[in-house]
This record gives sequence, C-alpha cells and structure tokens, in this order.
Amino acid sequence: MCYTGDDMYKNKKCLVIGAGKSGIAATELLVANGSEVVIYDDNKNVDAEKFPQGVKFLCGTIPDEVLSETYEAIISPGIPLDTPVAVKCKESGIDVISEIELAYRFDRGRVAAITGTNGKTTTTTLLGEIMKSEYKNVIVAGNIGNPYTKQVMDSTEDSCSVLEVSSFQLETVRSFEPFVSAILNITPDHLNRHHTMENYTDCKFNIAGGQKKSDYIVLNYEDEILRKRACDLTPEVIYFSSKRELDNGVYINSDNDICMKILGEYNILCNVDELILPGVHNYENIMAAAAMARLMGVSYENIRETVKSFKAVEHRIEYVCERDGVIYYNDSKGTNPDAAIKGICSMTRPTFLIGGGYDKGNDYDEWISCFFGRVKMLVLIGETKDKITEACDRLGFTDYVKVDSFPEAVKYCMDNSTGGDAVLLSPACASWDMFKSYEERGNIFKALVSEE
Ligand code: UMA
Repeated sequence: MCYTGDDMYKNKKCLVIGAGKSGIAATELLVANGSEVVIYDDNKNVDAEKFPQGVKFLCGTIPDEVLSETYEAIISPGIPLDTPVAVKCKESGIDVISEIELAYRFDRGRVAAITGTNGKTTTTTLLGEIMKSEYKNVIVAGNIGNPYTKQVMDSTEDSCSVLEVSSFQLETVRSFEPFVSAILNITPDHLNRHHTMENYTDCKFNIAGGQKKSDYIVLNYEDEILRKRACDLTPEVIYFSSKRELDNGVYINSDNDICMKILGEYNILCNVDELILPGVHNYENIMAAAAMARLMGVSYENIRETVKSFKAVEHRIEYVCERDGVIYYNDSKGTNPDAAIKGICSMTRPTFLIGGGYDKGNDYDEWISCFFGRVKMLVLIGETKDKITEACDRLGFTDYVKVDSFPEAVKYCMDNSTGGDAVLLSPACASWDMFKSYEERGNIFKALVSEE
C-alpha cells in the first residue's frame, strides 16, 4: 500500500492532459485535494461545462509560464507519450504520470490489478464480484470504463480496489504496487501506439514494476512471453494453466476439475461443466480471478459460489436476440484479432460476421484463417476494410463484401441471413474511426437488430 496522504497535491499546480473520462475524474480528484489544475486537450470543442469550477482550459501550445509553474502532469490513457504537450513537459523536467498512478497515491486499501491483451474485463468483473462476497467496500475501476481517480476517495483501510489496467495506463506508472497483479496473456495489439511487441510487453510488465517480494503476480503458464520473463520478477509468481497440471498454481485436471494448489493448500474449486461461462479462454479468466481472490484471503466457499453463477459481461460474445431463426451476438469488445478469434470460434452456426474498424496496425491473417467453414459472409466496415480484403485475397477467402456504414452492414446481414445462421459483430479492430467507444458500437448494434 502506498497511501501518500491527502496533502500531497495541496497548493500544487498540475496539468491534466486530456479532457475525456479519465482527465475529468483526475481533475476533480486534484481539485478536491487542493490542487490548482490546468486541463489540456487537442480538441478545442470539449465540453467545458464538465470541468470543476476554477479550472483553466488550454488547447494548442502550452505557454512556457504555465509549464514553469507545473508540479506534475497527468496524462490520459488514449494520448500517446510522444504527443507535443507531453514531450514539452518532459523537456521542462515535469514528470508525466498516468491517471492510474495518481489515483493509487490516494488509495488507502488493498489493490488488485489485472492486465493482458484479452480477458481483462471479464476477469476484473468476476474478481470484483468475488471480492464483494467477503469485503464490504469493493471498488471496481480502471480501463473497464470507470476511472480509478473517480472512485479512489471512497477507499478505506479495509477496502479493496479491483482494477482493469491497459498498456496505455501502465506506460507511466511509478509507485503503483498492487498486492496481487495478473497478466492474462500477451498477443499483438496497439502496435500503432507501442510500435514493437517488446515495448507493448514492457508496458504490460510495468504492472509488477513496483511490486515487492511480499506481493503476488498471477500469470498464464501457457503464454510463452509471460513464462520467459517470469524469472526476472520480484513478486511471488503464481501460475494458472488450462493445459497441464502444475505443482503450484491453478489448473484444469483430466476430469475437467479446476484445481487450486496455492498457499500450501489443495482444493478442487468446481468442474468446468458447472460454469455458465463457455470456452477455454473463460476458464483461464476464472482461474486467474480465483487465484487472485484466494491470495487476498477469500474463502473457497465464496469463490466457488461466485464463479458458478457468473454470466458473460456486456459486449463479450453477448447473446442479443433471435429473429426469424437467426441468432444475433454482440462481441464489440473483440477489438483485436486474438479476441475476435475467440468470438468466431465460439459460433456453432454459419455466421455473417461484421468486421473492420480503426487501424491499430494489427495483422489479420490468423483471424481470417479461422473463417473457413465458419464464416458465410464477412461484412466489412471502417478504416481497415481494404487491408482486411487484401489479406482475404491472399489467403483465398472470397466471401466478403465491403459496405459504407455500420447501419448498412447490419442491414446487409439481416437481409441476407436465413434461419439457422448467426450474425456476429466481432470486428477485430477498435471502434474509434466511427464510434466513441466499443460500448457505443455494441449498443448501436443491439438497437439496430432489435428494431421492429
Ligand atoms: N485526446 C487528445 N489528444 C490525443 C488523443 C486524445 O487531446 O492525441 C483527447 C480527446 O480529444 C479526448 C480525450 O483525450 O477529449 C480522451 O482521452 P482518452 O482517449 O484517454 O479517453 P477517456 O475518455 O479518458 O477513456 C480512457 C480509456 N480510453 C482509452 O484508453 C483510449 C478508456 O478505455 C477507459 O475506460 C477510461 O479512460 C477510464 O479510465 C477504453 C479503451 O478503449 C475502454 N481502452 C483501450 C482498450 O481496452 O483496448 C486501451
């Protein structure tokens, strides 16, 4: 725990970079703790009504007199560190920290943090639910859509914060020290921002950068990148595996039981057939959450009851409705090829797949290789549609069509699918070229397919 006290920012001048959800929440936290805040955004049309009173807004170039008085800058996750304002701060000797780091300095309780390319939201939501069965005060926040800075003042000495953290948020952490952390998996994503897999992996491992020997990190044994780097870590490593029995860790045995061999104890949590969540990727999320909960002292009884009743989170291979014999699924959270592979591989019917969106610099070959025998028609939208069709042509997948808008894509699927088919929104791309967020994309999909 690293509670630095409420006075740390009193009478200090801070620069908040980005006026989205995280920026506004960070500003409110700072102002409530006596700081004078200047908020910066590249977009001059941000909604200034959301800013707390007395906060100054800047767009364009930051005057030197502002920089010379700035104690610290807090950058929003979506803004790259090479953005001119952040570069200028660094050149002026101002430390640029993430919104997660800022919030952590105010957290009085225990912290558990989860990262990974895929499965973060499910694992965070599940762990939050498990913790609520034993802790009175549980905060579930972070990349999940609820800024940590917005919630942290509710923390107490006996609270527990369960955080979903992205590589963006981990890029600029300093003292961040979760008692238990987890990295679920690492596959290529966000390479337009991080440029190389090594940089992306480094950011993910920052989750353990401040952890001590008395802390824990939960890792996927089947992920080679994670296993290779585990020996360099300070906290105690606890593995989970969906493929083999472990001497120490959580695993699925040959009878499909989830077995927990940690903290010197051996327990069978449940059989995978007792779970509502389908798929091996979900068993992995469940094993990670169960390990984290046990390390934080939750009883097997409470872990077992919660995992057995836990259902899928919104926008994750979410059943929407059945119309004229066609089943519609919303997997808008399939924002990279690896996540979208899980989406398409979960389909048991011939599928109309809506794909494409914002270009994060990913490679789509592996995703397309899963289409044969599964995808009846690929309906492409967004910035990446040409890049995806080039890959389809190269790999010999010809059943695709390009459309100009999202409603057109949904209409195409509704008009051309027949009873027994599935329609799946699982784009393998972020939403930011056409929507504010994957949530907005998923909600619009659900509204369009449910319209009378
Ligand atoms: N902006 C600039 N310059 C830029 C880019 C953005 O000034 O170069 C400004 C925009 O004009 C806007 C603000 O920055 O006013 C937006 O900031 P932001 O992109 O950090 O968005 P927030 O609303 O603060 O939301 C962020 C996370 N967004 C991103 O990481 C892109 C949310 O994760 C998170 O839920 C929220 O903080 C809560 O803390 C979303 C996400 O898509 C869900 N995350 C990625 C993912 O899961 O793959 C990482």
